[in-house]
Amino acid sequence: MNIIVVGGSLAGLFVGLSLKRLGHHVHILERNSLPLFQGNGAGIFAGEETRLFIKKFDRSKRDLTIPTTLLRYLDVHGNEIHRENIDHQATSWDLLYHILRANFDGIKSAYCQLPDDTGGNTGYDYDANVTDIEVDDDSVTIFYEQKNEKQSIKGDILIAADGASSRIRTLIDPNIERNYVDYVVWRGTVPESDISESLTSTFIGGVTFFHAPEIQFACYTIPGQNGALDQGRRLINWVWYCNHADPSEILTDCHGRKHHWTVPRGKVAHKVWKDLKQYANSNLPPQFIELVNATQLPFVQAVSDILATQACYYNGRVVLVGDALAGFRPHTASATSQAAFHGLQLWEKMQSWSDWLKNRSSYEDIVMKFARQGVEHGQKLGHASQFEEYKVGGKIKMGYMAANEDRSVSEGSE
Ligand SMILES: Cc1cc2nc3c(=O)[nH]c(=O)nc-3n(C[C@H](O)[C@H](O)[C@H](O)COP(=O)(O)OP(=O)(O)OC[C@H]3O[C@@H](n4cnc5c(N)ncnc54)[C@H](O)[C@@H]3O)c2cc1C
Ligand SMILES: *[C@@H]1O[C@H](CO)[C@@H](O)[C@H](O)[C@H]1NC(C)=O
Ligand SMILES: *[C@@H]1O[C@H](CO)[C@@H](O)[C@H](O)[C@H]1NC(C)=O
Ligand SMILES: CC(=O)N[C@H]1CO[C@H](CO)[C@@H](O)[C@@H]1O
Repeated sequence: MNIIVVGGSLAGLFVGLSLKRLGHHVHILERNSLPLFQGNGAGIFAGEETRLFIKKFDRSKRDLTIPTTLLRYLDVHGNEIHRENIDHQATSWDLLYHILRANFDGIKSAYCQLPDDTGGNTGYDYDANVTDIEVDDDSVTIFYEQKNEKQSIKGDILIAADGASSRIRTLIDPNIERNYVDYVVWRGTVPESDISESLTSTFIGGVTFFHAPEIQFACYTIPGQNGALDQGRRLINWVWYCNHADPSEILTDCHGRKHHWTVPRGKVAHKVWKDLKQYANSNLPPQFIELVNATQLPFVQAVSDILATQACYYNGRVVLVGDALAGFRPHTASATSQAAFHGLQLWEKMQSWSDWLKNRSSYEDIVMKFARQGVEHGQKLGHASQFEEYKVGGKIKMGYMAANEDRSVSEGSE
């Protein structure tokens, strides 16, 4: 089949790669004006589904994770007040992105070796802003703008991987809203080599948390430049949730432009960042004050909830995947896993159009169940950490959703 994917971030690449390996021709349209995303990302956790996807489909066979085996909690003075064992794997957005690009369309980089290339033909068009679609009985037409020119392309199936503010979802079902939930998340990274040794030793091998009213802070180690995994060349990644009834000042960038959801790296207004550092000084443990203080290019995102009512539209000609289907709050550490899960599921169920017709309703049920669980889990965690007294060591745990048998995927070889 000819499959058009709108959005060339992680979900578009997971799905594009697995469908290419089935022999389908896959064409990605991405509106980013540069051929590659560069230096935009920070840390992510590689959950069960992400690791399984990589094991099945990454032929570069490159290690991408850093084991994270301890959960530590600090008090405001920086003393450890609680610890637990965990079994998580951290990685970075940019490493995963480059591994997927190497496999999908043979993009060379210093991140990984170029794998052999099999499967259907692929294309990755950047600077391609999709504006409209037209669906008829046996095809989908996608309209987009590229270099100020109007273009269109036809396919058998359209996969919408265009993120939490999905244009495709809005065209199909304008009633689904992305809602701000009254807090923002700041993120930053600091090279291990830039901070004191006593500090790195507090952070190594685990996730370190701090909780206070209206604040949650966490940090963990992720791969460094070009995906370096060796100690000394990695990054400390931090996330900091702060409540704000009105985030408009924070979302106004250094050029005075107002963003809806995210102010990217390098664009945060000077005063906003200065104020945050001040706030850090009087509210965080000393280790985290040092970390925030040493951060060069932070970025910030307004936290939101989003959940579509269904995954497949027009008898399966249009499919929503990744954040376009359901945007989880970052506490769940599961957005990437959901996107990988969609890639694995479509690989099982979209071998041909007739297969897809038969398998579609079971696909719909299984991905919607995961989507609803992720959104609910995120709401529970967000509420506990930002609007209630968070109980360290209590029942509610930050991090992955509990594994669920219904979303298990067969391990068989590709
Ligand atoms: C550059 C970048 C860096 C990120 N870094 C992190 C990180 O460090 N940690 C983390 O937890 N999450 C990060 N995320 C978010 C993370 O990728 C998602 O939460 C999750 O993995 C699901 O991804 P997604 O592909 O569904 O959505 P997204 O990652 O949001 O991707 C949607 C893509 O669709 C494209 N798009 C949107 N509208 C159109 C249109 N009309 N036409 C064409 N293309 C369109 C966007 O440009 C974007 O590339 C990042 C996302 C991006 C784009
Ligand atoms: C993409 O198109 C939409 C709808 O026409 C427009 O509002 C938006 O500004 C465009 N984005 C880019 C990056 O060109
Ligand atoms: C923060 O960094 C500045 C210099 O950039 C330094 O003078 C100050 O002491 C630092 N503060 C802390 C708490 O590390
Ligand atoms: C995973 C799954 O349910 N696959 C099914 C898709 O449809 C074909 C044809 O009916 C079945 O043979 C597969 O088992």
